[in-house]
Amino acid sequence: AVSQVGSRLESTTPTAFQVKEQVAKTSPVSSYNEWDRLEEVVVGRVENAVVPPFSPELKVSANEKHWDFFRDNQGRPWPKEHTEKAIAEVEEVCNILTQEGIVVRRPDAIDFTEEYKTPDFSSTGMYCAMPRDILLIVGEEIIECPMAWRSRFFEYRAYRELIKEYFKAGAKWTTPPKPLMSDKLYNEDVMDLSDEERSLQHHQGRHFTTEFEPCFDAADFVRAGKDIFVQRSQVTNIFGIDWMDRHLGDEYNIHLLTFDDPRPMHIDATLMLIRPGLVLVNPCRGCQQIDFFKKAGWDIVETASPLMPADHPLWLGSQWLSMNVLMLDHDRVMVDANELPTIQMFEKLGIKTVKASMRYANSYGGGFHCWTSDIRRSGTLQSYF
Ligand code: ABU
Repeated sequence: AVSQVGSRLESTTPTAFQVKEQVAKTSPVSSYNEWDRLEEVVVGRVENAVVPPFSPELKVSANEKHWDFFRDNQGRPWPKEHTEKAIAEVEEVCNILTQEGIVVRRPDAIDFTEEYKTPDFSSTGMYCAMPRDILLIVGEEIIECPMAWRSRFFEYRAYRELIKEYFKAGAKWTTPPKPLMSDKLYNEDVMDLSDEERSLQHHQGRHFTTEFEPCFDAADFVRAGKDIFVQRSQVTNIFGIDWMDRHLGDEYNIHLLTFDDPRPMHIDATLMLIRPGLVLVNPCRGCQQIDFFKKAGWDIVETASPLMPADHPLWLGSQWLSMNVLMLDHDRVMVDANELPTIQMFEKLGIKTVKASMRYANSYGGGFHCWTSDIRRSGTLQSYF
């Protein structure tokens, strides 16, 4: 009996090499979908944020009514009072997430005012408010996305301390080819086209970003385990989507979605995956491939009308940030306390709402989903289709 116990112990006690291997396999980064229980999250910062240059990539996205603001304030800090209110809102979001038992991490508030010059362009920076735009988490891998805005070229620097820490603790870290961002990446004339003309050109395969080199923002992707959905947008091109498809390989299926949206930029105020079997859609941005979800038996829910006042400064993004929510798990969603119709919609769906105000934070172009990047959720890689 003694020798049996001894041999059992021997076979289950790891050698030093095995211990090292086990440590290496335990990644602090692990997130396969938008809904499993959230354990750790990065929340962005608007401290040190700077108004980006009044460039073609900005003009193509920002509403014309804000063009004077951008022309007059480029390279300067965003309006102080507004930024202070946004900072306070985001601090409160962090407090609530912490109270919910979620570990909150923040990027470094680096200096975005410094002008930089590459052989192809010069620019100042913008911010590190929206980790969802730059960090794409697929399982245990952090992909530092090759974003298309020149003002965001060096944004990764705000996240490097965090990423290095995650890598050292076992995460996989990937930086796709960095775009040159020469003039060849942009069809500049698109910024002067009407919405109708833009839509027509999209149908003909012509967009603001060309196919000169791969580019993509993480926020154009939403994850449902083995199935990942992406839109071709003003910042994500087919070259970039192909790069991701080949990079992720056979374990994942990338699905290209198209929408009635003349200014597509980030899928998460257009289509949101809420939990297995439930997709939230923007009623003003029809999805041409919605049958894919219907055929798989998913419920399609049109999001409630937003309540964002028309005179609220929304320098970037749209009033549909009301649907830009963060799932804390299958049954809990973080939603804007001002958006009563959206709150009621979720409650009717049996989803408990965790409320916080993000009105001032919205002005920089994002809601809860954009302002965060989930680093770790419970659960494993599954197929939902
Ligand atoms: N950055 C997400 C904003 C997308 C939108 O409002 O349509």
